[in-house]
Amino acid sequence: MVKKFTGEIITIIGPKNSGKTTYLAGLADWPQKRTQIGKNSPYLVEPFGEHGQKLRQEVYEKILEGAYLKPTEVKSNLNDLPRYMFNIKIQRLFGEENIRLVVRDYPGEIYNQLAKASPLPQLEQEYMKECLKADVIGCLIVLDKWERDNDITYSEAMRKFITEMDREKRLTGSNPLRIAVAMSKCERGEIWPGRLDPETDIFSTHLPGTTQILKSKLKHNVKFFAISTYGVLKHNDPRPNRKSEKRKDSEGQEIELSVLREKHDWHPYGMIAPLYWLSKGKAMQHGV
Ligand SMILES: Nc1nc2c(ncn2[C@@H]2O[C@H](COP(=O)(O)OP(=O)(O)O)[C@@H](O)[C@H]2O)c(=O)[nH]1
Ligand SMILES: [Mg+2]
Repeated sequence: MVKKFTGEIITIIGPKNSGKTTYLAGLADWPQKRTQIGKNSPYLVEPFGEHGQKLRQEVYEKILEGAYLKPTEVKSNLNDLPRYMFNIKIQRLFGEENIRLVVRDYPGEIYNQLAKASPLPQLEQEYMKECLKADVIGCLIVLDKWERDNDITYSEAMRKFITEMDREKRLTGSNPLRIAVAMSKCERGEIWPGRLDPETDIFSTHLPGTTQILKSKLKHNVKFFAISTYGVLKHNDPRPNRKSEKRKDSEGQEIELSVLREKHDWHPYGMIAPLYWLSKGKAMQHGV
């Protein structure tokens, strides 16, 4: 009999186009396994189940071919949302650590409604309820805009999210939800140096209002991260490993889309640290 995969449940939310699905795809076919053959990578990420395998397939058919992933669709039945299961092994000097995760990838509309609509429409309300259920241990919030004028809408969305947490009794009390807030696409030259101390040099510096709300309400249950699924070309060559173009989205807004530039030099940055925090409740000591 096949043993049922069980793991800690986390959710991922964030604006449309912030890089959530690409991040999960990067985990599903952990590129460091391919590009560091012979070298000693301390991490091994394995996807399980149908959805994880499908996502891994997307890496071969799209990301490694320099093509775009499809946007994540809103489903009217929550059970139709994919559930990605990962087992992450971390090699330590003395022994090995394991993280087993079940990840729910929410479409960007959920976040967008949080930022805009009050009260939340019914479907979004249901998504929120599910995201905050008692058995969900944490939520990864992926944001991709660091320019100051985004601070107001991000603050508004975070304020609403915190209100929902409170309503579902996940803000304080015996079972608070852990939050990891990540700035994605951090290979961008303006914020790449800030990756070393993202709380100070990315969040507090560029998004002070958002950071202040999160810290004051969530206290020690929030941590800040910098991630880049595409990364930079080499350790000593910080050129972004992606090609970008501007396009209009379905609502006529200008967005930037990117594809991987050099598949043989694919080194994602900061992918495991937020998951480690959500799972273990403490910061990861070494590595990215
Ligand atoms: N520059 C850059 N772009 C990225 C990165 N990760 C994803 N993207 C791009 O961001 C866009 C949206 O990605 P997607 O994963 O679909 O976003 P989602 O809507 O949040 O799931 C796509 O064009 C991706 O190629 C990254 O690490 N760096
Ligand atoms: Mg998506």
